[in-house]
Amino acid sequence: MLTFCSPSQAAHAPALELVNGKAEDHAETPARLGNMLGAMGTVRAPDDHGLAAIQAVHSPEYIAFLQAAHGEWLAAGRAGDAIPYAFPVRGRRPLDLTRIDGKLGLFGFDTVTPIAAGTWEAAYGAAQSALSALAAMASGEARHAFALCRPPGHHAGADYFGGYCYLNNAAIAARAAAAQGLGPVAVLDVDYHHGNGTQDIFYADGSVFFASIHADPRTDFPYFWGHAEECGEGAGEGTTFNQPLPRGTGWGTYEGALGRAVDAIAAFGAKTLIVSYGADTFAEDPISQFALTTDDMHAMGTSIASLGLPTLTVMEGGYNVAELGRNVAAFIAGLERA
Ligand code: OKP
Ligand code: ZN
Repeated sequence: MLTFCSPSQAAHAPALELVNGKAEDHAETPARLGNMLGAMGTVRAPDDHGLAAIQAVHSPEYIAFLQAAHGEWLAAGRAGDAIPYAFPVRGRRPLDLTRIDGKLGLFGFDTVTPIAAGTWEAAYGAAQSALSALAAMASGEARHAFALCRPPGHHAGADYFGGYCYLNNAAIAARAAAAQGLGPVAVLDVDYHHGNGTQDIFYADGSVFFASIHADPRTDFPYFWGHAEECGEGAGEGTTFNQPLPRGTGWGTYEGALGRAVDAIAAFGAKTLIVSYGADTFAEDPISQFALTTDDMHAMGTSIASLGLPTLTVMEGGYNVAELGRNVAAFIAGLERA
């Protein structure tokens, strides 16, 4: 599988996340990249496609914030990573904020997503990996491609970061694919966590179908999105399809949900598929509670490949670093086999 990854993606190295009432070592480490690279064979550095496709998804205010945030944090006399601690709650009126702490809370939705010195550079590189993978498919060089993105993207919305995500790589690629005439586009999100940012970006956009299989948000992050009754709105009514599953879910149940997602994508008439792939559905994932095996990852790829669509896989989560590359390779092999 033609794979893209930028060396700059290792520049993001948050130290801690504030979770479960304490500061813990951050789960989304540069070591994840190292393990995946070791399993992928030849990996190509992306071309720089610039900011335009990023601006087609994310607001100018948010992009400017991300670019400047860590510098403003240092200028405020702080060391280390920037983490928000005060949030404006729902419905707060628009404010023109100057203080870095206010801005962090305005654009962030949790305390597990620090902005570190290399965060912008790494997030930008990950988005370019997704765009370069798409370009290789658009040019006919490859039918399928893999963007080895890190940091992940599916929790990031048009103007917010959270869930270890800053720029929504899958959404950036999906919108670019639609703009290049490769639509209708479907995004299938199989990360353990609901892809709330991707859902939000396309919620009222009927041109991109979003299907997600994830841990029930009643018990798991991101809590406020991913419930079964969220189906899209306006022109996007019926183009969001959420299947929350209970903790402990194994392949027997997962396979059925995946089949329903695949059928819905076929019924939508998708011509290009973008998969947000997270290996955190793995039984031995340290922060997640599904029970899939490495063989199940292969079966997942095979099931998705039955659609027969050109498929861009974008990496999301997966925190069992030792097994991460093997799980990714199994999924990719399943995708390629059919
Ligand atoms: C990002 B991606 C577990 C807390 C979970 C946030 C998880 C973000 C996942 N004790 N905290 O979707 O893999
Ligand atoms: Zn996840």
